[in-house]
Amino acid sequence: MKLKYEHLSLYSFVKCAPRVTEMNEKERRKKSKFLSLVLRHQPHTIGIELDEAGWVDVEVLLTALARHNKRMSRAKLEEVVRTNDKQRFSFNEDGTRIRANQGHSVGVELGYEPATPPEILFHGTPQQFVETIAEQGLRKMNRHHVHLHVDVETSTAVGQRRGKPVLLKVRALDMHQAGHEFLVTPNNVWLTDHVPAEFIGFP
Ligand code: HQG
Repeated sequence: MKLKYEHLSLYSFVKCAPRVTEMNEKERRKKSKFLSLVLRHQPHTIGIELDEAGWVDVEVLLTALARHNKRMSRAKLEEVVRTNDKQRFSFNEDGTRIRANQGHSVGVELGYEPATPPEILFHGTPQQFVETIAEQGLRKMNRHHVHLHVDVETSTAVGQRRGKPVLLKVRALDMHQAGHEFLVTPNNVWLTDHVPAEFIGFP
């Protein structure tokens, strides 16, 4: 009886322990970027299709990657997902499917439940867009939603990708009370359709 128990606990330990591969940060980032490309924007570049909720079978993905000279082991895929700085990807419960948590430009319905946002959410944008945003509000541009963050650091980093970052403060709770819908992703990115200029605080 005792033996059986020990055997079982060793099994669960081995099964749950993350497998660490020999990848360095640069390789992880490169793989994450390519995954973002195929799981958010261009699945056809490796000949895969996402289902209506953005999922693809892990085996199908790995086979397609290998066929397109981007071979990745299951262990490396798991490591990229687990260590990703913004938790951009999720496996389904039994680990047989994978999808990007947000940021798609292809038509997917992610199925997140509407949620009540905190009072303030942030959006970082480069200086050159501020004037248009003051006129039009925040638009989703090529994505399915406007992306908002709970913290200043992430938002500033987002704005910094394209120029001198400007931090906009969105009165999210007021927007919600005025009838605007918000969704929240598992990695705590808040999504909404459009932020009218009157809810934006400019520095
Ligand atoms: C701007 C990354 C002119 C908006 C990031 C942004 C984020 C306007 C750009 C996530 C505008 C769109 C999303 C208007 C919005 N006039 N410019 N009316 N309304 N803009 O990349 O929010 O690394 O589609 O400010 O970290 O920058 O991909 O959106 O500058 O979380 O996981 O138009 O993407 O995450 O750019 O970034 P994007 P974003 P990942």
